Amino acid sequence: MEQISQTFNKPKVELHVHLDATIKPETILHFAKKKQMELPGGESAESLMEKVVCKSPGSLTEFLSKFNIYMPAVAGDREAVKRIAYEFVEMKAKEGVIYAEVRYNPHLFANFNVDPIPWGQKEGDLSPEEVVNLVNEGLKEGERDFNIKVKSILCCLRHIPSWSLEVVELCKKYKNDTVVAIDLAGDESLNNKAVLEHLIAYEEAVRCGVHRTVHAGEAGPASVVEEAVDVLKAERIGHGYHTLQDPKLYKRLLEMDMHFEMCPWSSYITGACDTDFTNHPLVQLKADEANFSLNTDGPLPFGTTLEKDYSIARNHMGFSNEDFMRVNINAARSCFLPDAEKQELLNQLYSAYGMAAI
Ligand code: PRH
Ligand code: ZN
Repeated sequence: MEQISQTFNKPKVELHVHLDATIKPETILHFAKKKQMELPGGESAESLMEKVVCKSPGSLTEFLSKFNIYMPAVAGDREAVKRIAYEFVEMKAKEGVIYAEVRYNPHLFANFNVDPIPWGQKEGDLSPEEVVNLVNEGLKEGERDFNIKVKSILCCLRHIPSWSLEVVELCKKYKNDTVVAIDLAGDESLNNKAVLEHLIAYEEAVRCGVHRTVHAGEAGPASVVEEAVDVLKAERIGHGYHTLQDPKLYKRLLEMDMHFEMCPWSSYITGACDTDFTNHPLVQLKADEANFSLNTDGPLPFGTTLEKDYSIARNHMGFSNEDFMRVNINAARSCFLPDAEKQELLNQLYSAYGMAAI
């Protein structure tokens, strides 16, 4: 398979990327046409991208509003959901990713019995559970065709707690049938306290051995990270940039070997961090030999690929090939695969990096 040129031209692991933010513009246009839906920007991929891609630093709220533009074209369509999952695997294989954990909220792709119905679309017959099945089919076919491994994480949304209990039930039912964990995503700057439904969902996840990650300390303060770790029992933190504002908490998380899912370009566009990359929290994390990964978060609305995040790290933060190897080994170590598969992944990396297995 043809691969895109790469700053770090070796196998990679990506742990923080949203399926509903990794869709080809051509696919959106195809399904908009099928639904006879008009999208802003008309019928060309370029003009759709013009509307969807965030180009300069703004806010998380602004970024999240982009999903409303294109999701109505694909939500509720079985063929679209499966194709998006399949194409996700293809895109990641081209970027040299050998293992990815892709996250999404099943309700946002569904249109059945979903309250509030997303995007104001009409109620239909595609349930969140069927969405999980379709994503699973697409991911598994992609795995076979593109020869990489992909698992999924189901997201609760901060602003829609009424879906969280169903999300954890789906995590339980499809545990290891591609689903490896639960997440809490959405706009922390608007709603940074985990409400009761999220707490119950996470307690149930702990009880049933479902792995946990939480978006925290991205737009919100360090206290959201603290809550994620101490209350929601997060095993990894999505973003976590503002952890550094609380040195005591940061030190504790370093001692715990907490994994931070870092997304440099995403953090630039959402205004989560200083726009000068040399002041980015990643620089400190690297100096402290913290446990973190490099991720795209949302390739479509950020108009990016993993290459951009690696080139930022290389060109503005002094990352060497050895640093990139350490990043990916940490990602593999902190992934949510069962132990034997995790070891297999680590061995694959050690061998590709010319290292002796540890
Ligand atoms: N921060 C918070 N929420 C995010 C991010 C970002 O990392 N990117 C996507 N999302 C939310 C979107 O609302 C998306 O629909 C949902 O997560 C599930 O993928
Ligand atoms: Zn995210």
